[in-house]
Amino acid sequence: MTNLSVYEPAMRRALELAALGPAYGVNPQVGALILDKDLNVLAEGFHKGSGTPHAEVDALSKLTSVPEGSTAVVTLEPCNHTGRTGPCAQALIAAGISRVVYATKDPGNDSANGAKTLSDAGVEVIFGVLENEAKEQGRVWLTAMEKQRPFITLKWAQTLDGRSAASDKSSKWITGSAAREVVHLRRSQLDAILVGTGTVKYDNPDLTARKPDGSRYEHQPLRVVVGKSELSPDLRVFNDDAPTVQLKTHDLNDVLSQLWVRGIRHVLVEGGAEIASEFIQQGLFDEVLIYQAPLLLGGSNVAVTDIGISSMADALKLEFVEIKQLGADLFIRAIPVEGEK
Ligand code: AOF
Ligand code: ZN
Repeated sequence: MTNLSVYEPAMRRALELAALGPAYGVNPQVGALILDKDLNVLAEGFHKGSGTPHAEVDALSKLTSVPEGSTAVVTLEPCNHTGRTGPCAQALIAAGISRVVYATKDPGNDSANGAKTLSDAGVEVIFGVLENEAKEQGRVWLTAMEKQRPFITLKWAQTLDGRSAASDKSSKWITGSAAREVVHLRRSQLDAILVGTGTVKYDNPDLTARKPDGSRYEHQPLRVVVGKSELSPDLRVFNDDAPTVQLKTHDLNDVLSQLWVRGIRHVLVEGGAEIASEFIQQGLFDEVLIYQAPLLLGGSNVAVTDIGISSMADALKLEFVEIKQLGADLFIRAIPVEGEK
């Protein structure tokens, strides 16, 4: 039995490389290394987004020939299909790779089973090195592929007493600039920001991804407005700073499938309370991001309204996976406890 830990340093590097690729878009972040028989690194590669070479092919392209006994270390099971590119399993076989070590299985219907193609061709295949780390890095894409709908992040800013607006409906600047900065960075790393028509009317938000100096990130998520109300074209969300669609439906499954078809794999639901509550009530969320300010507002503008729960015993259970201080505010990331929805 090979000791899997000998491949961990290479896999750690492959995960680092994967993170250099875009987190948004229809394709996963993938990193790959080619090692010689003594496990020295011969080449590195990563995937730079849809339509560009896969990580394995990117790494192979840096070598004129692959020495005998070489190993490919990849964060995701090599693909088995011809999509916009590929299949990588065949490319690895053709290059004469002796062993493939990968971290996570590919849940895609068309692309999966590369491991079988490789082992059928006599390539040694090792699976599961740093699988948890790779699953954490790839959680958005992997979840979207498994559920065949976009990964849904719910986000709201709230006061210490769970209010997201004052009684005059004003809700701007609950949190400070440190929290706003990380929200904008997050926006720049995903596919779509979704809000209800009420938020667009009351807040007139830009919903763009902006750097601290006010300039825009290169990648702007699609702005998605859900609801049937007629909206003035003068609202900021309709400016030219980023693309926008209004989906005139209240059926969230319909919304999600329309977004899926457009290649949206990660959607950030940014408000208001009503639409966030609908997503929660329908079990349509994968994580919750809360930016909590040390303020008290009282009143009735709570961050989450009715989600169809009347008894403590039925409360939805989440677990905290990240807690951080951001300036004077607190950031909390929580995910639903498996089997509780
Ligand atoms: C990537 N990058 O490095 C690997 C992927 O449409 P295509 O041809 O780019 O294929 C995309 C699929 O290929 C993707 O859904 C995943 O299943 C598989 N592996 N994809 O974008 C990579 N190795
Ligand atoms: Zn591939």
